[in-house]
Amino acid sequence: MKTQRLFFGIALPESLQQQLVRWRAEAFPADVGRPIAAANLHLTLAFLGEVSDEKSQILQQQAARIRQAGFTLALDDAGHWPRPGVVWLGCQRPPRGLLQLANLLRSQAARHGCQQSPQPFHPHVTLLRNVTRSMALPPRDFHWRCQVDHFSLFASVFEQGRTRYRQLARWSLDA
Ligand code: 2AM
Repeated sequence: MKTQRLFFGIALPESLQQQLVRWRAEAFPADVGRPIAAANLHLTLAFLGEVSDEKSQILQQQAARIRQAGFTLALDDAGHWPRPGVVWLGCQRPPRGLLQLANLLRSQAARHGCQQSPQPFHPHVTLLRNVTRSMALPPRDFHWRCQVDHFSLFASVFEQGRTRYRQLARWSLDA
């Protein structure tokens, strides 16, 4: 049976991806961790894992029925999780619409056997991986914002030694 590694997420606008990469280059020494490529900077709403085409179709039909308003994403927080070795950007106060959307997608995924992390959902954009030693974070003197008017289903594709996220489908949020 053919499966793909899938997740629902929010793609960041390209201009914001570029700003984040420029800030990261100034804020972190070059030898800290593995930087995520600009085009891969995103916010995961619900991780699905390896999913068959049949299950993917069902989850896409359910995603298409979601009616929810868009929201503003403010990236004004940062942190380091030493165990997974992740440096991330997030929101001091995640918008209610973001939490509602993620909760809905996560519960739909769980109902179809895609096991969800028992940890509470903590919306974040992973900036660096493999950062396992403790480190001082740069001052939180940033406040990036973007309007979120759609969400997407992505396949995580590993080819030629690199991971890239291919958008399979996208759905609009209400204006
Ligand atoms: P991360 O950035 O916090 O590592 C594609 O791999 C996306 O799915 C990434 O954003 C990653 O989150 C998330 N992801 C990968 N494996 C996961 C897992 N087992 N549980 C939850 N999210 C996961």
